[in-house]
Amino acid sequence: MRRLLMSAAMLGVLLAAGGGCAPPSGPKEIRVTANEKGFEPATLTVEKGRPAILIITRTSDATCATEAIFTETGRRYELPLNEEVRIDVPTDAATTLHYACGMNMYKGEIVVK
Ligand SMILES: [Cu+2]
Repeated sequence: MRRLLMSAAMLGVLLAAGGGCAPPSGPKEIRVTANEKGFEPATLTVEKGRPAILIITRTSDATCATEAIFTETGRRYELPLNEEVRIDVPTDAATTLHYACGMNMYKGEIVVK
């Protein structure tokens, strides 16, 4: 019974989160698709000081963009096919963050300003 109640509560949270009206103070979500042309859109802009999450979804097996490596942080993220990969974007300083596939062939950038 307790487990059932927990599940109901969690479902409520999920439904509330899926309402599409995140509070203005919440992190800004920006989305990139890794498709047959590479990372699209290749350039995104976020507001300095507002937490941002980059969500990359790889939708194609036709390229080598199966991972994203961030130049500035050195962090590497696997991009499983058709799975959303959520990446915290540091927005404390005005800068441009770059990422690319493992061969530095397909590239994307996030402008913080
Ligand atoms: Cu590559």
